[in-house]
Amino acid sequence: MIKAFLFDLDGVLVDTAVFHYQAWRRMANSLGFDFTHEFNETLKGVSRMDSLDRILALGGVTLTDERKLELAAQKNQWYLDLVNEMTPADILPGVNAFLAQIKQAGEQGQPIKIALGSVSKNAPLILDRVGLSHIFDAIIDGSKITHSKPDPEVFLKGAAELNVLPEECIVFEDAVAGIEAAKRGNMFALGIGSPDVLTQADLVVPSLEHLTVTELLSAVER
Ligand code: B16
Ligand code: MG
Repeated sequence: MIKAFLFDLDGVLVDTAVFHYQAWRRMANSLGFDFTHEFNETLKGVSRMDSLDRILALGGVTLTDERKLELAAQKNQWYLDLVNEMTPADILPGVNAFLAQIKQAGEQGQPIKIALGSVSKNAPLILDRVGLSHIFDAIIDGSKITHSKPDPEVFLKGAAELNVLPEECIVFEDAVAGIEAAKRGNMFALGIGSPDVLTQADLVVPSLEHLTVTELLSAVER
């Protein structure tokens, strides 16, 4: 029986994936190369320093650890300049209605706990900017984990903090690495995006606008 929903942040609740792309591209451009939207897909759910390593490898650039830390800090500042402009209007379509349905399900005798499972160290700030900090029973962010997705650590910690079993969880993810993390954690993986990209997901919808809590639970528990 499903007892908990674990939500990724970037690309599921808010579209900060676009801000990461802009800030990393700006950094790559400053080093004299560029990268595509397709390559950016492979960075979703991957930690800041691991993302930097992948981008530098793509550009064929080798740097000292000190310089890498400087670049990561610069990218994060460019990213935060965009995050600081966020408001509740930046919550993705369908999210608020879906969260209201979770509350309703609880009132009708089907309580569902919710957790955030993000590898972003900026997750608490983003939740605060868009007014979603108060809705979670547990928040696992980049400061609480040692391995980024596709390692299942972020979701296993979420389940543990909610006191539920992995098989009682549904993970909501837009990233290939996040879907893999959910499956490695023995959880149902709901993909938000394209089935051509999220090939390992158990079910894929284009956005939360295209799903109700009742439909999801009956699809999973059937
Ligand atoms: P930060 P998620 C991930 O968040 C992003 O998808 C990924 O692009 C980013 O590099 C990572 O957070 C670290 O973010 O630099 O803010 O610590 O998708 O797990 O919510
Ligand atoms: Mg994401």
